[in-house]
Amino acid sequence: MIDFEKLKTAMGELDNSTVIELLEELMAAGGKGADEALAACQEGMNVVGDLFESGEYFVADLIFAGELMTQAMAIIKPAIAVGAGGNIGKMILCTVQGDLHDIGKNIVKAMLEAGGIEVIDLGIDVAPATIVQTARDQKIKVIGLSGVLTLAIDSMKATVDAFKGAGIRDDVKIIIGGAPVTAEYCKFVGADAWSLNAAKSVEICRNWLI
Ligand code: B12
Repeated sequence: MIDFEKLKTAMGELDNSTVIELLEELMAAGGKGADEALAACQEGMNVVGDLFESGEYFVADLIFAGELMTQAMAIIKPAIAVGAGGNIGKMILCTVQGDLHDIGKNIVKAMLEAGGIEVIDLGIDVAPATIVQTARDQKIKVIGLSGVLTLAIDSMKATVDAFKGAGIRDDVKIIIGGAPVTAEYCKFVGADAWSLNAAKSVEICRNWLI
């Protein structure tokens, strides 16, 4: 088993060769521990965020971190996305208005698809009205909202409120995710569930669709 603490540190330090070396070692050993590796990479990204906030890293470092995370995910994806087969239904997934971050969304999307869910990916910076309209037009019952900026919480709330305004809030289940999301924010937003863990997100959505 690889050293997950070392992986987290390497990610935080943007030491790409160590990150890739560790993940390739994990895959060469059969992919066991891929979920823990994803969590360690995610924690490493939080370290990057903290260093950006404290002025040690710059936007260029955030961009590099994003590329490194995408590369890391591509290596371990075959061991994470355990297919459940079939197609149990459709859901909408997007990054909410004002937020352009999509790495987490894309990871969740890959795992949802592997879990037998067809994902209508509306992309990034998506307005509440677009989400409501798509749900209406395509009769979608499950909505996944992603966001990592603090302001994403307000956009998530605005999206839930838009469903209420359209009179179809009770027709849909809404799940939110992304680094700042907590149980308290879930309550504030008025969502039905929240998760920071991609595998758990799939389980929740599958249960809603089955
Ligand atoms: C990489 C990165 C970027 C990249 C993004 C590249 C991309 N294509 O996404 C770039 C360089 C573009 C970027 C830009 C900016 N960023 Co930035 N960025 C980050 C960083 C370091 C990592 C984000 C990430 O990918 N994490 C890894 C993924 C895997 O984690 P995740 O998103 O949480 O997803 C997991 C779970 O949450 C869950 N999940 C995710 N979505 C969903 C959805 C559902 C439905 C469910 C159930 C689960 C789920 O599953 C995922 C997998 O396990 C974060 C730091 C952090 N702590 O997050 C800062 C951070 C988010 N950025 C920040 C800032 C300030 C910015 C900029 C404003 C910088 C600037 N001055 O331009 C811009 C904002 C642009 C905008 N309007 O969105 C701040 C936000 C501060 C705040 N409080 O709002 C952070 C927190 C850094 C910091 N500490 O200061 N950024």
